[in-house]
Amino acid sequence: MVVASPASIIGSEKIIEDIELPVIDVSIGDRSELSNLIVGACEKYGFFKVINHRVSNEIISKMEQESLSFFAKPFPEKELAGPANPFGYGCKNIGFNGDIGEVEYLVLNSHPLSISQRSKSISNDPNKFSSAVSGYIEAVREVACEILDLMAEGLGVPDTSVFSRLISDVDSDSIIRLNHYPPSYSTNRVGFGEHSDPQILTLLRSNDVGGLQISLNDGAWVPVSPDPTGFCVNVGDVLQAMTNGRFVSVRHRAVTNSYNSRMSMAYFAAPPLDTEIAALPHMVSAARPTLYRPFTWADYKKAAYSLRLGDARLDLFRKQGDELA
Ligand SMILES: O=C(O)CCC(=O)C(=O)O
Repeated sequence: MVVASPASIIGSEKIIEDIELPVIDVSIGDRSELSNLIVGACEKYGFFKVINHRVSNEIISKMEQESLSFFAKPFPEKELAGPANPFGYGCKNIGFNGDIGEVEYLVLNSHPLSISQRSKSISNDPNKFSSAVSGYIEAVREVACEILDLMAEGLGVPDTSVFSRLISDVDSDSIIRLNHYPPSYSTNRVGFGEHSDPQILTLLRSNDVGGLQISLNDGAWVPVSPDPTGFCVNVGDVLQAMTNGRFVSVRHRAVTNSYNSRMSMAYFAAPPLDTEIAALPHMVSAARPTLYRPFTWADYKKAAYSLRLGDARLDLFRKQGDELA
């Protein structure tokens, strides 16, 4: 049995406040400028903020309202959503290997049928819940597909829907996770510990309370200023593998504060389980040999779930020595 260690206090790592993280206005008409900006951000940080996207305020506020109503319920009622195993409600324990944080959360499979079935144990008005969540997922998936197409264009990949096809597939294994961080008795406790997202791409939106931080290569942390009108976009491990390490999957975490509740909603765009993940031929050359052994998304999930949140999970598939030749 793995015993959970108590949620820790963020230590003495370097925090850099004055870096301007990329903010990309996706409404600008020039596709090639847009795709270059996106590629630059994914190479440098694996992270950017998107503004002027096409997800309406109405869709966002319906989703936010449903999340607020769920988290406002008494604990025993939230538990009716079932343990997060992997879908359902969780509190403080994250994953299966002893990670812990000052957070409660609800994880859902993104399929409309699954959402409508689960909504019965989540909401007093299941139809309203289910339509708000499915509407939100459909809208963010469209934005994610558009971003993925722009990435492929910017990378010069001939098949520009090579990434987006994986997440628009009916069998896509995408999920949504709603996180609620109640105000903590002290600031800077770990809300959601350091990790990279295993999937292809994450679109995360929060209310106007800060807490998200991203890690730079040298281990310093950069706080991300909250913007409820935009989305934070994280490159996930699968995209790092498909781009042969050209894009970096960003390590990030969420910290608590003592003054206000924070709520975030993360859409994790993933391929179907049996998809084989390998570097795109366009990303491999004699000077840049394939970095990772091919794996299926099912293999990767299994490996990721067997490790701690902060482990470098993609390293399990990294080629070593002779394999690199
Ligand atoms: O709440 C946040 O800002 C980060 C949450 C997160 O990283 C996750 O749900 O995987």
